[in-house]
Amino acid sequence: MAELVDLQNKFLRDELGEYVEEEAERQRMVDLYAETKLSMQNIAAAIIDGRHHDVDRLTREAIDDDVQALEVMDDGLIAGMALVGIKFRDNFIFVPEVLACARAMKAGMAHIEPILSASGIDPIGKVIMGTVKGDLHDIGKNLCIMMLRGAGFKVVDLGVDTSPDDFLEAVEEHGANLVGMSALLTTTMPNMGRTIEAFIDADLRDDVKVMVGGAPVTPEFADDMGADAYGADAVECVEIAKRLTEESASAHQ
Ligand code: B12
Repeated sequence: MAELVDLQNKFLRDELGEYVEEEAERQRMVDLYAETKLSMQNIAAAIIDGRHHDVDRLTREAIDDDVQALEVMDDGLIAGMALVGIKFRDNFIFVPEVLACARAMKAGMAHIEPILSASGIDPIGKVIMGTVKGDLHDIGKNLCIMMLRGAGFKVVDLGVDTSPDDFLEAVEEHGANLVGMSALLTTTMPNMGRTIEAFIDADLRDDVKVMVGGAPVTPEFADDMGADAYGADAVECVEIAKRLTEESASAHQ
């Protein structure tokens, strides 16, 4: 078990001491950051502080120093966003500050995107990805898309606030057999189920596999609404996409 003093970045030590009040949660966050390099802690700190120019520079420096893109994503960018989430939840920061953090996150993602998306191989499947109707969160969806492209999938990105009809039309237009939906709000999660119902109503449900994800989504919820799979993060998203693509290919043989 790590201690607060084990964190090399002073800003992170101060932030955790000041804003993470619950003991078990603070320990989890200390352990998370203590396992990472100082350069990753610096990126996380810059995300939390909403300093997009610093995230831009630090991420580029890390990549130039041969730190793996996945490590920068997990230990720097996503780790920083974890504390932003806690501060937002506990009303220490509000939408404008979170938007600054999201902008900083995007500045970092711009450097890892070309690396994670570069596959150079023939597409192994086509995926339609979108954040569901009423929901504007796209950071997690975009990370999944980068990883999918890097794994060799062709991805059609429908963006945010995607209606069931938009998903349906995209599947028909692109002849895709896999749909990925993201939701970050408990109020928009049911729109995943509504989209699946729209596929049933259009008699297209048997033609597509559906995977879902996003922080509030659980495997049970995914099961209840009739999705084929749930993924907890971008790495799982790729694993699921590969499995569902294989299942779909053997079902249509
Ligand atoms: C950033 C953020 C924002 C930004 C979004 C910017 C953007 N471009 O995305 C802004 C400021 C715009 C925003 C707005 C709002 N937000 Co907000 N936001 C967040 C925050 C802090 C981080 C989300 C994030 O990017 N996480 C980092 C990414 C990497 O993680 P992720 O999205 O979970 O994605 C990973 C996995 O889930 C998975 N995954 C994601 N999608 C998919 C899809 C598939 C198919 C698969 C397999 C996997 C998968 O892989 C990803 C990578 O590992 C969360 C807090 C949190 N703990 O989640 C609140 C949070 C989601 N927001 C919340 C709220 C309440 C709001 C607002 C309603 C606030 C308001 N009063 O206006 C609005 C809603 C706007 C709307 N209509 O959508 C609440 C939701 C509460 C709830 N129970 O529903 C949260 C939980 C904060 C809180 N209170 O605790 N928000």
